[in-house]
Amino acid sequence: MSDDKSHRVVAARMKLKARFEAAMAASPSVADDTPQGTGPNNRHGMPRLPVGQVLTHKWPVLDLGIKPSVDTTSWRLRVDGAVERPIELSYTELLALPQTELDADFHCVTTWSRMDLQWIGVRLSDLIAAASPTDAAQFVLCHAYDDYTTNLPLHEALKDDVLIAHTVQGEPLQHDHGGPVRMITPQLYAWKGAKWISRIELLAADKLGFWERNGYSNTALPWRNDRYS
Ligand SMILES: Nc1nc2c(c(=O)[nH]1)N[C@H]1C(S)=C(S)[C@@H](COP(=O)(O)O)O[C@H]1N2
Ligand SMILES: [Mo]
Repeated sequence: MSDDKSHRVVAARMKLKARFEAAMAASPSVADDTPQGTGPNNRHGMPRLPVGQVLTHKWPVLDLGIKPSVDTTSWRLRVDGAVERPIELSYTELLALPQTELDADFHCVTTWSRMDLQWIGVRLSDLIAAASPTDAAQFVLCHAYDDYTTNLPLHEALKDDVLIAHTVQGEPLQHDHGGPVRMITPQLYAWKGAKWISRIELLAADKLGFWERNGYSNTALPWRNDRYS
């Protein structure tokens, strides 16, 4: 993760962070004063767009610019760390598990939101349950084939709409968007969902992922405008 392209991406993102912080300092009331936190996503008459987000009808590709060469044949997912039974899954084994269809919105911290993506995947909670987390397990660190990492608390990882997804809009997930398999976290900013996911590591103590180490919020709640730390 130390090539020039990654450094340019980080520099550009840090400029956006500085701009956001200046705007918040100039006008604190821009921040959501009725936070909806990690509650139900934007359904049932709640506002469709979190504060500070702009609607996009396209679906931008955002990553560090390292496109790993993983495909459906070589892809594996491990669930390990603070678990009693580490597991490893192939693409075929993932497709053989119970599948969930989900209509979910996608909020990127760089301020675009793409509504109503139709996903199919396996609930992360099912995979974590299959591995039998120990009592000590409280956090999750996700690893990806491009060496990206991102962390979240176990209680967020266990939410029903957190999927290990292989299909979107009726098609196999394109490589640019993290195919063959990525994670999605509809109730958190999208950087918490690792594209090209390779490993779910359960941990007793929190360990920061890539953007979390680079100044992004550890909690990442779109409905609280909770972007940076
Ligand atoms: N492996 C990996 N996953 C990643 C990233 C990345 O650089 N590498 N970028 C994150 C960010 S910042 C966002 S907004 C979403 C973008 O997903 P998309 O490219 O499908 O829109 O993926 C997230 N997951
Ligand atoms: Mo993002």
